[in-house]
Amino acid sequence: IFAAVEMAPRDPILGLNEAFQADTRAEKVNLGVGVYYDDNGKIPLLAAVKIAEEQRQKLAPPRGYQPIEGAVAYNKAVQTLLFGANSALVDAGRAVTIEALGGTGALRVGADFLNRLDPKAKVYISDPSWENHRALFEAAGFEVGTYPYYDASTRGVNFSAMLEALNSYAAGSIIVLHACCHNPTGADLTLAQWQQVIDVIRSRNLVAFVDMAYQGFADGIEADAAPLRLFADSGLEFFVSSSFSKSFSLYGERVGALTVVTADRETSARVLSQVKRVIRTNYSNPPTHGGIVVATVLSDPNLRAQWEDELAGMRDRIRLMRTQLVERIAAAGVTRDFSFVIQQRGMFSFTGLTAAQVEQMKDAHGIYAVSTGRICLAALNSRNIDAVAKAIASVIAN
Ligand code: PLP
Ligand code: TYF
Repeated sequence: IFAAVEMAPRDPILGLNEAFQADTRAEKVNLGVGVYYDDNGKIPLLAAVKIAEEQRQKLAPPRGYQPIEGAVAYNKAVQTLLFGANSALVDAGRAVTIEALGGTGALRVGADFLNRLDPKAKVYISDPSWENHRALFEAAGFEVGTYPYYDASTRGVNFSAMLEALNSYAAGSIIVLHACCHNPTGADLTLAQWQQVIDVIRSRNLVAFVDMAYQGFADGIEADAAPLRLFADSGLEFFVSSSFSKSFSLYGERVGALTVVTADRETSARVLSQVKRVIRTNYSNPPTHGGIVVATVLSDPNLRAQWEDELAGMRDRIRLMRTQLVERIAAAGVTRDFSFVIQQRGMFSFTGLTAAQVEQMKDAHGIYAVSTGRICLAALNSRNIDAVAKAIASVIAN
């Protein structure tokens, strides 16, 4: 059966973990995968999550199947996070939310549904983007292209090129957009630019698929949702994938959601029925635990406040690592201006290190980064930041 099966390439990001695990050097540092670690280098279990889990364990509820679309309380809580507490769009029944297996699962359910609507539509992702975007939409049957996004010379967005490209796409094309904390570049659009993107999406009849994996990691929960609020105000129909992997530190519980915004309540009912069909033939219904934990935290004012504090703590620590890294790279004698690291948003910095320099960091210093030069700031801590700054200085000098 398997004679013709070839070895598949490793995931460029998750594959780094395997190499890192096999490295026996004590001083090794993994700046590859986008995971938040605390200053002790541990993935935190948030106190709000722990309390919600303890409550649930005490109740010892039976483990029946969930509805295909997941828990009602969870889906409502997701809509409130995305669109705010008093959303006209939500009140009008225009939002359909289903609980998905992480942000990845949400993207895939959305992609499968879209492919049933129009398999010939072309999907455009940013250049560059999270690598799984391409693979995932291709696996759903789409041809995937890119729109211009990052400009290495300014370390910002080449917005005119992006807009020009969007203006050239055929009606019905699907545009995947990062709501905030662009992965991998850390370069986000301004709100004025978002409005221009929305205007083009409307005038060219494009389909927006907004991916929100890092809500709360740029400026805050509400501020980071501002682009979605602009979409809500636009009256357009659009897709949102969202994830609690990072914001609740619940990576392995696979907690995410797909929200489809439609024209009206009646359309929502038809859309939900078809999305449920996609889910049934994939995994039937989502697991219970993570969604209940998130819904419990978001609906209890005390737990919610606790979570917001903890999320702010993660955001602030990443910011501190940004400023310290810049200071320490300069202290290590580098004259090149690294202050852009402070402007970039979210978990990552697109450092400008070349693939060869990244390789050298690994070989000479045991420091792992993605070959594109992306590093995860949230993996820095008070014990490893000096070594990382010195390693960057040494590979730049060579
Ligand atoms: N989208 C982007 C841009 C991401 O960076 C990630 C990272 O994990 C995801 C989606 C997937 O989220 P999840 O880990 O919840 O599947
Ligand atoms: O970009 C990252 O590092 C995170 C985690 O296939 C991730 O989004 C990376 C690769 C992948 C799934 C998740």
